[in-house]
Amino acid sequence: MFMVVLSLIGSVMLASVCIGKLPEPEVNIEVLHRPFICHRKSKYGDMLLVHHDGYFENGTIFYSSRRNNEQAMWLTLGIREVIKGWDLGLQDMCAGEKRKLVIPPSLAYGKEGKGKIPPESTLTFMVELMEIRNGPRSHESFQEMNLNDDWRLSKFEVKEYVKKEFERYGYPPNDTLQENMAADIFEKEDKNKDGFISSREFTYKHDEL
Ligand SMILES: [Ca+2]
Ligand SMILES: [Ca+2]
Repeated sequence: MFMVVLSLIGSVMLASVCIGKLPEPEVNIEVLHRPFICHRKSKYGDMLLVHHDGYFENGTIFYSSRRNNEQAMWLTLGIREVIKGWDLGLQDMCAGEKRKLVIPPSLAYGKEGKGKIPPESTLTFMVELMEIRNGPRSHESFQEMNLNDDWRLSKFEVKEYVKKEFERYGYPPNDTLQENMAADIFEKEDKNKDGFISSREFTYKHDEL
């Protein structure tokens, strides 16, 4: 009798586990190579330069940036510029690191598929991160632009930043153009029109991840 009760409890527990939430789909990440020197790791908002090869589950290759002799690709991490599996799988990576990502369909091209990718495809990517740069919307860029500690950008600060960018890229100074660019940035970014760009207005939101 005792055993029966025990096994009954067991099967009830098992049933409740099965009925419970389905596990969240995950990206399977395997680090194939990590460089000895790693100055910084990739995070949301960074710009990443990557080479990649893409494979179907049966091992057929469907894309290779190197074999196609193409340039490595720049992407901004965490803003769904690429498939969700990449946004998740390319975090905390060092420049020079190589990873194998196995991405379920729900984090890739899903039920519909896309182009060469059939519906419900699990995809494998061999990715090499070539370079990391601060994204235009990164926390670091904001701090660089914010000359005092008030956590918001004034028109003056934005204009100073535009001026510095001109110098950095070796363009001759052009006051009118710089003024217009700063005004354009404000037009787009000062969402609540209070005359300042707050850090919240400036940085990307990652709510969907
Ligand atoms: Ca400021
Ligand atoms: Ca504002």
